Amino acid sequence: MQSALDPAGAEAADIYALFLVMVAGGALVWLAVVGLLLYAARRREAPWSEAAAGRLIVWGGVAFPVAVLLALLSYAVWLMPAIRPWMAHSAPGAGPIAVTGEQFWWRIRYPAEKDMPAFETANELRLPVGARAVFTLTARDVIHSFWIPALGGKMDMIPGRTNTLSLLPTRTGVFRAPCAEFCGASHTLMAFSVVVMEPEAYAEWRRAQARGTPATESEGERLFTRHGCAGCHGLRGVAGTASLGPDLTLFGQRGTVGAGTLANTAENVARFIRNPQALKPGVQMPAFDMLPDEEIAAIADYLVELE
Ligand code: HEC
Ligand SMILES: [Cu+2]
Repeated sequence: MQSALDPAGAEAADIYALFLVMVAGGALVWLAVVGLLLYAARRREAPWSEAAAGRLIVWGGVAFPVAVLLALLSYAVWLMPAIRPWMAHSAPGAGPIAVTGEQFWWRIRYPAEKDMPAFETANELRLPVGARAVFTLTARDVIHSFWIPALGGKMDMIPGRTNTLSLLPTRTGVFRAPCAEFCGASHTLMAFSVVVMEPEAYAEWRRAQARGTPATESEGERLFTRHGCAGCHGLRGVAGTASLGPDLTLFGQRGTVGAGTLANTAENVARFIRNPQALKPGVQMPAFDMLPDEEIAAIADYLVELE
């Protein structure tokens, strides 16, 4: 679900209200102008006096637009988070979640919280409902833009700079978040999902992330390390925390493979491993089409089971 017109967060609700006020304001002005046009076009006996026409221009042509535009503009400006400092304040307890735009995926670092350690994940953001979340946003190589339409407005992710955004999710659900700034060949294939959860389910997920992936001694696990996947991908609990590519701990929970490119099924994961370029041009993962199909399938089966 990716719609700014079905808000699931406080900021998105503000933007939605602004949208309705602007549309209604615009519609009323349009109706008034069309009314005047019809009035002016009708046949009549005597023309208006100079003085009456002058008054119409001063009130209808100057005073009215200035008043209406000033009112709409003040409302829009008042909604800007920077003007309402309480909106930008950090949530009590939790530190900011650091999100970095990469080519073409999302690195997400959760801070340590109470007895929970910090950890890194990718391409899927999980948040507890009803708690204000603060994000620090940056990018590694080019400008990307962080936008969860259902939760609020967008903010640029700029290399060498850190922007702060604060969002309050008010409803549970799964929401799609596209990259909102053209960033290269696979810009349209760069999205993440946001899972807004009940606080208990969220705490359970954090505990699972803290535990990491349990070692299984399976064929897929063995091939994952043997073929060098762990040189780029973190798999906490099994194969370290390499960070050139997305962390794959609990990868099976993700809805998609390739940052929103395909549904997360064993078949699609195998296709992605075999030749990521073919699915997502410009991607910074080498093709593994030299591996036998059974080995790729074993790794894919292993990865989609990581929950
Ligand atoms: C040179 C570093 C590198 C190596 C080696 C590598 N990958 Fe990747 N991998 C990446 C990058 C970068 C991405 C992000 C691609 C994107 O979506 O833009 C990625 C994405 C993925 C994804 C999708 C993750 C997600 O959240 O959607 C999977 C699954 C994956 N790799 C599996 C593997 C497997 C299995 C191997 C070993 C056979 C492997 N990778 C080897 C860099 C690497
Ligand atoms: Cu991007």
